Amino acid sequence: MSEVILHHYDPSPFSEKVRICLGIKGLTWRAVQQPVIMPKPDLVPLTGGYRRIPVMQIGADIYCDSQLIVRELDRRFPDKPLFPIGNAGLAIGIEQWCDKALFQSAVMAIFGAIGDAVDPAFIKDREALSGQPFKVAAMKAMAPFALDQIRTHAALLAQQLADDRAFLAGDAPSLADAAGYYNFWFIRSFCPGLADRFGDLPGFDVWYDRVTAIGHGARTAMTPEVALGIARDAQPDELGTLPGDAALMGKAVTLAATDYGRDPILGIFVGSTHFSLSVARELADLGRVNVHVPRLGYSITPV
Ligand SMILES: N[C@@H](CCC(=O)N[C@@H](CS)C(=O)NCC(=O)O)C(=O)O
Repeated sequence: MSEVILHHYDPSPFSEKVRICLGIKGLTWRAVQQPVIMPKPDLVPLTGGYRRIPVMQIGADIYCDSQLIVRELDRRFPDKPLFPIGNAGLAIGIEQWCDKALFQSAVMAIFGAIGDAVDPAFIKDREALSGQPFKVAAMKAMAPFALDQIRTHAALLAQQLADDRAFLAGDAPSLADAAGYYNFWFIRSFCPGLADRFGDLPGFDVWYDRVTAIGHGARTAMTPEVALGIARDAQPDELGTLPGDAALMGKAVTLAATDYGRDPILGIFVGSTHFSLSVARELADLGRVNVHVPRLGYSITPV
């Protein structure tokens, strides 16, 4: 199997979720640094339009969105399951909760605190990403509320840890921990002093430190040029399709996130599972790559 390549940037919170999952599995992987704002000339040719971070590449298979990346990591490397047996729903539930409600509060608290110092180019980029104005003054006004919400999220996680279990789903770390952890890592790394410790939540910080100690597995850097060369020299894996999607096989479709960063990915529909949708893209300089997105939260539109 080709190497696991993560296209990311170090301060990216959704990438931190994936990096902790790589650490849980003790995997060796390659890290390609991508820009924090557009343009992303070494990423978008691979994804066919998707610009968000992280993206995982394995040979000529390109996986968009941390939700699908962790699922694919678990499929390819089943040791140390990210979806704990008998408790997969707990991990998925915590991931949904933390990717949406907690992430929104974290963004508000962070940019409420540092918004005045943020590069205008970043603000312009994130306005294009979200289709909404980036209102620093409104975020500043909401920051105390956001911080209170964040403490409450921490208290809810602490409730799950109240029986002194080591990790959210029991004795072993899983996706539940990576998902529960990364927003607090985001706030604590960006805004030291804002939510450094929750002294009144016994168990929370002991657990946080335990997740930090998992680390990221064995990471080495790779240049974008080498990653593109790997895609060019590889063939995508064989795929299956759900019977309900058979009519779309071989047809031109676009796939797009339905929340933000909705840039469509145009390709030929080549496969699906209950959790993913896949298109093939034929590129003059890269050959064929298959691009995969999660099914949940993504639309598929025949062209
Ligand atoms: N649902 C996506 C969300 C990804 C996301 O919002 N990533 C942020 C960085 S952590 C992003 O892409 N920001 C815009 C950018 O980097 O261009 C996932 O789970 O991967």
